[in-house]
Amino acid sequence: MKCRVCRGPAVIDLRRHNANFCHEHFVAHCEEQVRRAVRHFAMLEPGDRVLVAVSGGKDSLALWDLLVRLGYAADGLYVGLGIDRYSDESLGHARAFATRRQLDLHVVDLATDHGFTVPEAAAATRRAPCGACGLSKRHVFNRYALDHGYDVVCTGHNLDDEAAVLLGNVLHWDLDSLARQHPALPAAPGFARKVKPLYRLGEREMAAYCVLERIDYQVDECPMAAGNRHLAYKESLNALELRSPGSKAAFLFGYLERAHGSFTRGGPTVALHPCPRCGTPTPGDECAFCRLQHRAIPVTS
Ligand code: Q46
Ligand code: ZN
Ligand code: ZN
Repeated sequence: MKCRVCRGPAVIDLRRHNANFCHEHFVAHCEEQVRRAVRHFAMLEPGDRVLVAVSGGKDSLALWDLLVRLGYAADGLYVGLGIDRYSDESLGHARAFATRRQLDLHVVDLATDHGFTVPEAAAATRRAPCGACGLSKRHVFNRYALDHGYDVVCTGHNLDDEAAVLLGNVLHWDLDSLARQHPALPAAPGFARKVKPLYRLGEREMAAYCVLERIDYQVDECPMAAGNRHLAYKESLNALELRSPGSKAAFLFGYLERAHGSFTRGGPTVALHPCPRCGTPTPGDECAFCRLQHRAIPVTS
């Protein structure tokens, strides 16, 4: 197996690209995919203050590493979800990464700063934890970026994640989610710009990147992931990809190039006003995060 670029010994084969790469040219390939993503959707401007949503897993740490390599001033934000040992270990990986590279890692802890944990919110709402978890993370990242002068929030969603979400949205013809599913959401009043610079790189590429670049990451699955429907969508897409390499990329990139626009045109626009408690725009009396917080922390007196 030889590297496509230098003909030296390859360390990874990428069937989707019909190519093998050595360590050096695989890293260059990852950098190039991020550069292309950033350029194609004008995700980042030189000089932007970038906030990376850091979970301690392979994707977010690889993303942070790649953005710094490409010259962006990127700080990390870790959100403590209160999922026992899993959360403690994840924070440990994020801290070790930041310390070794002398990068700034901020931490918001749901229990300390907002009075509840993801398991408590899941119990209070009697729903799968991922809903409360995703909502809380989106809220905290957005608020932190706005309150601390960051221009953009970068998340580590990769090609496999995005293709699985797209499959779920299509299976349920969830038109609102289809309209919102995009690697670059512009800033709007009360909302920071949000971008996904890894959407062109697969899960296996990100794991390989971390191993080759000696990035120690949380390898355990989240213990609360069991009810997550996306795992089944990922398995289905993996089966397709095995028989037909490139299927995931064709599905996602084709959607972005040829279909996404059809879902964003027209449609009623809902009037938003600031949540009286936290300022986040909401169509209701209170934003979804503050409602969740009320349910997770019952008022006892
Ligand atoms: S951390 Fe949270 Fe994930 Fe765990 S509870 Fe679900 S969403 S699976 S990225
Ligand atoms: Zn090479
Ligand atoms: Zn609120």
